[in-house]
Amino acid sequence: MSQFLAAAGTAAGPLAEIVITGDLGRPARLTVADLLARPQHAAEVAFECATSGVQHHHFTGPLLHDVLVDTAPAFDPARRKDRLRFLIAVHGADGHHALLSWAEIDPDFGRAPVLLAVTLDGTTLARAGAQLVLPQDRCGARHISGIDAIRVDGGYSAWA
Ligand SMILES: Nc1nc2c(c(=O)[nH]1)N[C@H]1C(S)=C(S)[C@@H](COP(=O)(O)O)O[C@H]1N2
Ligand SMILES: [Mo]
Repeated sequence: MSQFLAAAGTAAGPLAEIVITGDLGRPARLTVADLLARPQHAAEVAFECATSGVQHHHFTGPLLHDVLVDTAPAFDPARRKDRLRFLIAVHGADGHHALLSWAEIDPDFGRAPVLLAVTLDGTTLARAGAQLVLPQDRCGARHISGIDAIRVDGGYSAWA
């Protein structure tokens, strides 16, 4: 019994959190429980990995767009052109990271149903951390797991 409890304790570990910063009116720190409290979406995805081949997974979680809109990005929501300068950088605890454009997930532009997944094949990601899910991607590389930080940057300019 004590062995069982010790093993459970080790497997438990600390709860993962995502720190969301950048050009935002309401920066946030969110746990998987916070993400679970929002409207959930599901995605059945197949993606190819260069090293391990095709993988099939079922993910659930809130839309990345919904979560980020609540952090009040510093653009005028009524002016669609204002959003086109915004980038979203997603970072995993192991250092793997990738960029999305705001327009890619915006319902007025690319409308990609990107998730911040909190379950993977029916198991919680409360301790591993949320995973980015991009049903439109053929390749698995942007499906960043163990997300610990997201940065929203509206200051990017190639011509500054
Ligand atoms: N944090 C993190 N997420 C990551 C990666 C990584 O190295 N670190 N690799 C990506 C790649 S290349 C693929 S194909 C998918 C699935 O990788 P897995 O089979 O290692 O889970 O996860 C993606 N997410
Ligand atoms: Mo991969």
